[in-house]
Amino acid sequence: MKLSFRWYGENDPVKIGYIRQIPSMYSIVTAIYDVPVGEVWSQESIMKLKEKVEQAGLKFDVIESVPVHEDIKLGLPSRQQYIDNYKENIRRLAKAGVKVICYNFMPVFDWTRTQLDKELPDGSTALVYYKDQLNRMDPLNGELSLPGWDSSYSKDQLAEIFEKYKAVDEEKLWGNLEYFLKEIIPVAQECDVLMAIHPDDPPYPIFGLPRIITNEKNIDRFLELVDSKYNGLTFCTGSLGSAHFNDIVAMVDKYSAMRRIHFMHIRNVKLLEDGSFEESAHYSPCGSLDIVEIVKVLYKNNFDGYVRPDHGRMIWGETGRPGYGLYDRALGAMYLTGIWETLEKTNKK
Ligand SMILES: [Mn+2]
Repeated sequence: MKLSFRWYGENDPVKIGYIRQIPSMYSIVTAIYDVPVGEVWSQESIMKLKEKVEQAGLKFDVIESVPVHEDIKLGLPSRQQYIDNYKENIRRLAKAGVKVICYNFMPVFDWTRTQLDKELPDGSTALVYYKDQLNRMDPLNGELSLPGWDSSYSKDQLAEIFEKYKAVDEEKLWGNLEYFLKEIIPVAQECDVLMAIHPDDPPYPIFGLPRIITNEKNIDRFLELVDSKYNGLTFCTGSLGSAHFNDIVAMVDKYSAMRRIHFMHIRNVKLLEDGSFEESAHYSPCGSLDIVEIVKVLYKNNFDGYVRPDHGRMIWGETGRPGYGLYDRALGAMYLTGIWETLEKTNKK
């Protein structure tokens, strides 16, 4: 496994030099953040970012994300231009030596939480998703501010986009995803860049919008749409694990054995009775997932892709980007590294 860490660039309160100080750190996971979704990233800004990362002694191997324009997900005629731009971004990132591109295909909203600073019994704060809080939210009343949701739609724009999605049910969304994949995967193959879709978070429809990268059956279907290693997964244990119906260890085992996982997001999550969930520390007893078993199956299957601790809590008084502080993610990184080292040493002949 190659240990990696998400970094939001120069504006990230977490300095890249600090990330380097985490033992066994290998690669940065980052992106160009100041270009509107759907546009082409300049080669110059990509190379500048690469240089910053390499100056810090780290690799520039993983991009998270190159976002997919809404018109592609909606299957509108205007999608072709955005798909062409997407292909160009793949080519430009390949030129900079990028190995893996993460993206997602969630309509309108990215990962969704109802509160960013829920205080846990130990005084740390975490991101949570409480169903009763979500049920009180109305995406069209103009007051919705969803944590983690970067898009700045006006009330009218949001109403318009919801209107457009009335014509897109799950099967339509599948069709639009297939169209997109059949366009971009050949380019990824040509460039030797592994595409890695991030599952939907949480893994079920919200606000009446369809979500399809949600469970084992659907991931099987996704992988068959284009049966190529270039059409792979970012397997996020916390996203898929925030619903009772996914057996995370079995899924990681299956897809890593198939060589279709290129990037792992490993974090723990505590599932509550009513289907709500709280993000927790990585350590298995803190949540509902068995992180040791997850890493064990990766080791068994000789996983050599990228792994990053995903969201962390805010601890030790740290402030900053919710989910993306330094301290708790660094603890997660070391926990994962410790498990991996133990597996290597106990399995040494
Ligand atoms: Mn994730």
